[in-house]
Amino acid sequence: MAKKKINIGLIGTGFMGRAHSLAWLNVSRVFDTDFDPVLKVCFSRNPDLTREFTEKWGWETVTDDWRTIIERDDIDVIDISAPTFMHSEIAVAAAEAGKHIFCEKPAAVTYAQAKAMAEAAEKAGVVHYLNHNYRRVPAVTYAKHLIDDGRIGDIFHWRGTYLQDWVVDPNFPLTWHFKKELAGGGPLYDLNSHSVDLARYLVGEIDAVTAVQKTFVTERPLPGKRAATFTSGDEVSEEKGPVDIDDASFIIAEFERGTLGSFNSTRFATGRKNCNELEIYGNKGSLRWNFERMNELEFFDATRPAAEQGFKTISVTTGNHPYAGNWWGPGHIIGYENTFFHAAVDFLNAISDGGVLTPNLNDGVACIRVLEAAIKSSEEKRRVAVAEIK
Ligand code: SOE
Repeated sequence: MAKKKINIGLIGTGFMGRAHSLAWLNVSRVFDTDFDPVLKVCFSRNPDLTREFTEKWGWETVTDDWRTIIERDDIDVIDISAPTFMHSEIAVAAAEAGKHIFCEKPAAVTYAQAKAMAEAAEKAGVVHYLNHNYRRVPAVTYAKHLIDDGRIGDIFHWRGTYLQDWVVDPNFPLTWHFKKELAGGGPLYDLNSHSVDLARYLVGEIDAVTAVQKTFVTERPLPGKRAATFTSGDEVSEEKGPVDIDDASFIIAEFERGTLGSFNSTRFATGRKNCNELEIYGNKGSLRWNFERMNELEFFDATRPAAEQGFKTISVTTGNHPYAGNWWGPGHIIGYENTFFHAAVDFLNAISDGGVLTPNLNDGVACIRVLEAAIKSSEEKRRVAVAEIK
């Protein structure tokens, strides 16, 4: 039976715009879905670059005003891949127009903005999804199955580490990533939001945090037109401006279920390009996963006879692992881009089934609440209960 068309409007054509376009273009070929996405219209803040992007990725048209995408009756899904400060206004407008929302993380730059987005989406009854894509790495989804099956038991410790190094050079320009008003925070928002999302998914809610934040480079040259995530671009100005976000954030976390955990996020881990790592220690077993070897899950089963115990590495690539059966054969590993396909298929299926998909904007609210508690803790040099953030 022919699949139904579903029309996508993309807002933001940078790194995430590319990753999403790849998934929308191909998801219905790899996975069973009722829908076949149509790449209808896209927008970015830089019209010259958008035209290049539109042609390359086969979007039907381009616009220089994102509001016109939301006004169009034929658009079903608003894909928010723009910088974080734009998310809230777009998501609220999209919800009010009855569009389904596929939004990049973190949800917004403040807790208040995230709440407004989630409330608007719930009120409109649309499907809303927040793309913390690492939940849909097969090894991570499988870790969740092991935890839910009781194979790890009571969880004593969580350790979430997210390390990058693309801004160590003090001449890396002052892109939107370094401004609180535009990004919400530094690695705390960009990277640690992923770790907090994974911790909430795998372990549970966080009650209180004690955090220290540090900014190593307090001013940077103003950016040229092509400066973007990971790239300094072709022109950097002589003039400098202030950085008002963290370059590193370290957090001790107390979880509702009694787990004691920690989070380390930094953009100053020289040599670490995208090291997103988690460790979970329980009374029946332990788990370790690192995105740099994303197809492998390390599992220690403490219920095995003592002489046979040790960490084993599971290659999460066989047909009985989450999502893996739709890709290649056992041992044929997948990559970063595949996680966007997994998000896209689950999103399309949620629209078909009328179901609730997670993580969604409500999870975004819960995540940002933890991040804001961490900022408060670092500023006030004290332990902060997450419930203090109103
Ligand atoms: C940049 O730090 C970034 O693209 C993040 O924004 C993403 O969420 C992460 O997956 C990779 O790094």
